[in-house]
Amino acid sequence: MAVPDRIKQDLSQALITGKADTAEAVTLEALKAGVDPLEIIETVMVPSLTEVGNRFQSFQIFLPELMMAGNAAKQASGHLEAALEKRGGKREPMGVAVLGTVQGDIHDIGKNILATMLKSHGFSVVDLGRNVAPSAFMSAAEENHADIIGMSSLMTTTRPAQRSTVNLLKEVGVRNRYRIIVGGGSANQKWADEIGADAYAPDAAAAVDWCKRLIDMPSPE
Ligand code: B1M
Repeated sequence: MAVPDRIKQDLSQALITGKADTAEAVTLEALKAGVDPLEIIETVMVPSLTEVGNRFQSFQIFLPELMMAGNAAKQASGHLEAALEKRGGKREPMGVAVLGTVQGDIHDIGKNILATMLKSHGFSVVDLGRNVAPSAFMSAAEENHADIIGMSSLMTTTRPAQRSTVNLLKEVGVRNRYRIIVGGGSANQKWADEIGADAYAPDAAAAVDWCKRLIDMPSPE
């Protein structure tokens, strides 16, 4: 079921103005009514938070408001992740994905959504959290015999950490053991190509599709 206009409006308003309790209540109401959690994420949460980001960038709001919006989004996304997990059901085991937000970056709402979706599609996910150093991605991949390393980055200032991780894997000689996917607002296809990642995905659904394909892809080196 698509998101009804009234719910769209109320949730968007609650996220933009950082009203966590309202955002949570409207999200629960939507889920109870049978609205698809992914629809809520892509058609309400992402555009509303993009609007928050634009207001922050143009000095219409400041850090406290940005933080309130972030809290409201976290409160709502917890329920959305639970609904995504429930919807997933039991799947064939797909492979192991090590996932994290790169060093210096603490934005994790999108990464958490991706982790949930990968799990619900049968991936075993090792979620390293946020502010993850290149060496931590590498160690976790080695220890968990990962198939895929996924790096999220939302800032132009932290994006270079994706490159550093790819370079570290190359230097140590283990790059060809893993397929690498990058995403988050600061990444794009051109960047992925430039740093030698295997894939870029603009949203969590596309990232899951990519991960399924990457599992069967031959080594790049
Ligand atoms: Co900040 N922030 N923030 N922030 N924040 C941005 C990213 C910013 C673009 C806002 C802006 O100015 N327009 C800007 C970065 C500018 C730049 O690029 N240089 C910014 C800034 C500057 C900052 C601070 C530096 C502010 C300050 O302190 N002065 C600070 C940074 C702290 C740090 O990281 N060291 C900061 C802090 C915060 C909060 C803590 C308040 C909060 C984050 C809360 C949290 O994550 N726990 C926050 C928020 C909420 C945002 C915005 C408004 C929303 C981000 C979000 O959650 N979106 C953001 C504006 C924007 O994005 N336009 C902004 C919703 C989420 C579902 O989408 O994460 O993009 P997203 O994930 C999507 C896709 O990108 C994709 O799938 C998801 C679902 O479709 N995806 C992947 C994500 N990861 C993927 C990985 C993949 C594939 C797909 O493969 C591995």
